Amino acid sequence: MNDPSTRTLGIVYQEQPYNAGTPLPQLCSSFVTPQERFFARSHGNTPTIDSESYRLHITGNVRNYLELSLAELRNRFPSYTVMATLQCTGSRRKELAELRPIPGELLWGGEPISNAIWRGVALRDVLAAAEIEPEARYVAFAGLDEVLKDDEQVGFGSSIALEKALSPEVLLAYEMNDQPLTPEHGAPLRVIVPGYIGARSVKWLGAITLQSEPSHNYFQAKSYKLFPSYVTEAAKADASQGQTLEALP
Ligand SMILES: Nc1nc2c(c(=O)[nH]1)N[C@H]1C(S)=C(S)[C@@H](COP(=O)(O)O)O[C@H]1N2
Ligand SMILES: [Mo]
Repeated sequence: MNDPSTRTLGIVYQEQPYNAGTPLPQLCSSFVTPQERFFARSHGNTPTIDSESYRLHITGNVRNYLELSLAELRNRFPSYTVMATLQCTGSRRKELAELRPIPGELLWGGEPISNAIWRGVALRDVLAAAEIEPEARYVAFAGLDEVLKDDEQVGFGSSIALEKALSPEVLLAYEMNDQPLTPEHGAPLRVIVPGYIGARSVKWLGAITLQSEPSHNYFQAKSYKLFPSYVTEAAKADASQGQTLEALP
């Protein structure tokens, strides 16, 4: 399933979905996290995507629908590097669980935070080529992994406001620390949204959709929300009343 050389050294919480991280002493021994120490957080399978036949689709409220191969992305747009930390909102859930039970979630310690130098093209350059129409307020991302929620195939998606999508630090990344992205981290192409919770940085990116509303994907519309303290049971929470998590504190 996973090439052993691309696996994370340390604690493997789950093989399938693959969830792993490096204990803090080793994690903190370098400012830039080497790929093999960078945490991996996945909700579904780790797809194997053929980079030759791979196409990125840009659709929705755009004048030009685009379908780009990796070679076209690299040739048509300038590349940039951005150093950015990803943090999963599950970080230190183990400590939270000591206050109240958190059923059905991985009890991470402090491992799911890591810092890398990402290389890719700027999302805003690709959006400019697609020519955004005025109705577009959000940029939605869809992953190519398979994710089941209550036996239903929901996939993984997220969205960010157009304003953030147009800021230069948001990348469509194909390299991490001068090496090609590994399957666990989203090869051949992933989104990097610096400063936002890790869940917005969609791996195995298949499509970008410009739209007037945020993504309806489970992980944007229902999960990764902050509720007032009187909401004590996730199953009974009204997702529309929750505050969407985006920028990290
Ligand atoms: N397609 C897809 N993208 C995804 C995920 C996923 O399960 N599927 N997990 C998200 C979450 S919750 C986090 S914290 C980051 C983790 O990125 P990493 O595995 O490279 O550390 O990826 C995000 N992107
Ligand atoms: Mo996450």
